[in-house]
Amino acid sequence: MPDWQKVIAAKIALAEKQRALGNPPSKPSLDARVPPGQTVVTNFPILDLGVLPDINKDNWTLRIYGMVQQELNLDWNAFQALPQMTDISDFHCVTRWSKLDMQWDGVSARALLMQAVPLENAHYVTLHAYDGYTTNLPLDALLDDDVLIAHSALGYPLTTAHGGPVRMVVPKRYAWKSAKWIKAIELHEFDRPGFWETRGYHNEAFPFEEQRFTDEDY
Ligand SMILES: Nc1nc2c(c(=O)[nH]1)N[C@H]1C(S)=C(S)[C@@H](COP(=O)(O)O)O[C@H]1N2
Ligand SMILES: [Mo]
Repeated sequence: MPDWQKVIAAKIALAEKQRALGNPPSKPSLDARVPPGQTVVTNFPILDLGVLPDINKDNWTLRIYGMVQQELNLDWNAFQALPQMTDISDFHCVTRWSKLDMQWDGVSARALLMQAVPLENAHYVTLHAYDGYTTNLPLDALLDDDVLIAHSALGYPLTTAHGGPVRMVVPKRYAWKSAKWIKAIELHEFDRPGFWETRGYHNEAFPFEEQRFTDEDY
């Protein structure tokens, strides 16, 4: 079995074990800013499927499609020419580490989606990544003002390991919703669970509610 399959198998087993235990809630953290069950780290761990896509500024494109009036196809230059924003937020991984005060630079997801003009019945999105990963969110979640399509973290261009050249950042949800190596944002009417959401992870993923794994059968 290749390493990345072992990682996935281990994470699925963890989700199943937690489900069997009924997802016991953690004690509240002493610092109200830190979600229950999380430990603050000062390093920046790398978590993914172990598949590093061969994507760089020259071959990266981003597509916004599906239930939109104006499909968008951006290359690196078009993306860089968009208005830029900075946001500082905390990053919470379901594997129980949190990194506080992450500074992200990039383009507002809302600004981009407004250019694409979602159709009235567009209620959900699928984020598609270059490693084949997907994750799902309500469209509203992407319209939050702290959500961005980031090219830099802590003032430096994103490394490939952290999703460079460009990744999503959705600070209010567990980090598996923040797709690295973002390739496309697809809008649709009905929710479509993504890679981890179909493997026992919670659909909503709010860290302060400890929505780690689903209690339901999947
Ligand atoms: N494309 C892609 N994005 C992904 C993942 C992945 O496997 N593929 N893993 C997710 C998970 S589980 C986490 S915790 C964060 C980790 O981001 P980092 O490696 O930059 O810390 O990326 C998320 N985004
Ligand atoms: Mo994660």
